[in-house]
Amino acid sequence: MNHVQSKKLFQQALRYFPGGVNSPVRAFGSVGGSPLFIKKGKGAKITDEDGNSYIDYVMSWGALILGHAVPEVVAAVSKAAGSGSSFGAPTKAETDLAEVITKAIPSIEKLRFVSSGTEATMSAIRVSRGFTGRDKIIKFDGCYHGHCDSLLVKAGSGAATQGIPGSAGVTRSLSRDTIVCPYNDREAFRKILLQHPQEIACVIIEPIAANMGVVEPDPAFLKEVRALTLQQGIVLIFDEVITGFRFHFGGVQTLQKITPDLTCLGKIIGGGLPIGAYGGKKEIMECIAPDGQVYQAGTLSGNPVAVAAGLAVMKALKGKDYAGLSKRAESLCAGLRERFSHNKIPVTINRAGSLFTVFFSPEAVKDFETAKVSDTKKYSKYFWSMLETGINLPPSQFEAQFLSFSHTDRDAKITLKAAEKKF
Ligand code: KE4
Repeated sequence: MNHVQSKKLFQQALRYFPGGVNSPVRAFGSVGGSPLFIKKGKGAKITDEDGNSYIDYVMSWGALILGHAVPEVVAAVSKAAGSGSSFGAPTKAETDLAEVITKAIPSIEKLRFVSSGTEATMSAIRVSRGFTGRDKIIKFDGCYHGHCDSLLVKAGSGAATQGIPGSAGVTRSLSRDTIVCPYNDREAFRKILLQHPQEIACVIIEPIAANMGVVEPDPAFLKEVRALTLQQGIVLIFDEVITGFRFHFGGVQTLQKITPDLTCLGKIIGGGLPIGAYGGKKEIMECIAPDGQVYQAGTLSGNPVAVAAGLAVMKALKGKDYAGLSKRAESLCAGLRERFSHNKIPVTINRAGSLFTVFFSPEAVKDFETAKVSDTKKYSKYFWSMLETGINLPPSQFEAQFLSFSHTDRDAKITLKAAEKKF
């Protein structure tokens, strides 16, 4: 395959954008080489600027559960755009989408639309602090919730539970209000709460983690987080930006039988257009301006075109066979496991529904520490060898692969054949 055009476009992009990209992971930093420039997508396929086609397992990082450029979404977007792209005023469509979401996820009694997952989590944290009058927050190591300062924090050294900046430009003082706990570690979580009585405003968690690669929570861990936060008046925030409408028509919280106080959404609810949402208990959401004292705003919040895309996706998803999608992912992972073990390549494949990650590690992966055991060099080789055979994987070991309703059994066969050939 030649990538002449992509390489040329990358050089041009380097002139304008830091790292030549508008989001770091796109720069292929973890897998080396220069990124593909994508010209178009259709269904489960994308085509780059050199005319090479790929079966896509990134799907805009999970936003495109129906697939690329599905007709009903394209039609809805064009129609909405034709009536005006933004008014900075309320529209009926926002209420319609809110109605669908609150019916599908009953814990969301009231919500606010924003334009990204980051805005959703950032606002959920702010309203939790406003509602409780407390300052500290807890996040889990390996979970990613977007790039707001309070969440770009990593675990402090040793016993110190205070966070340290996870990025330049994040202040020490702000980081001290974020405590980072290992995922799936009930003991550590209990200890942190003991050390900080009445100080914690909220706990934010990916109910199924996808940003350290896919890692499922131990059910007992999630239950204990819910029980202890309830007991101590701590707001529990489920970051369902990836998991919302991914496993069934609603939040993964329903399947897990856990009711968070706030939920963050994004990606799927906008069908690939800029959207986010945060919502939950009425008494918390009513702290937000103009009702309450917590300020949050946005020029394009509830944007009519993004909302039209979301409504079209919601309508299409209602009739979809989620169990079939999950089965398709299961058989693809079974096929990959078989081929890896047949070629004596030790891997651990974590799958949850239509999300999965191939870790190049013989060990079970149940938190960020065990995820980091994975051989990222091997992952890069896997990434490039699959790319050369027309399979587009996430350009980082610590991301998830996403299946869509456009992926067919034939796509799975081609993917497995490509893996076999390359091994
Ligand atoms: P955005 O601000 O990127 O729309 O959403 C942030 C976010 C929040 N919560 C979860 C669970 C997320 O996965 C994300 C963003 N996901 C990454 C991919 N893992 C987006 C890709 C990127 O950063 O370019």
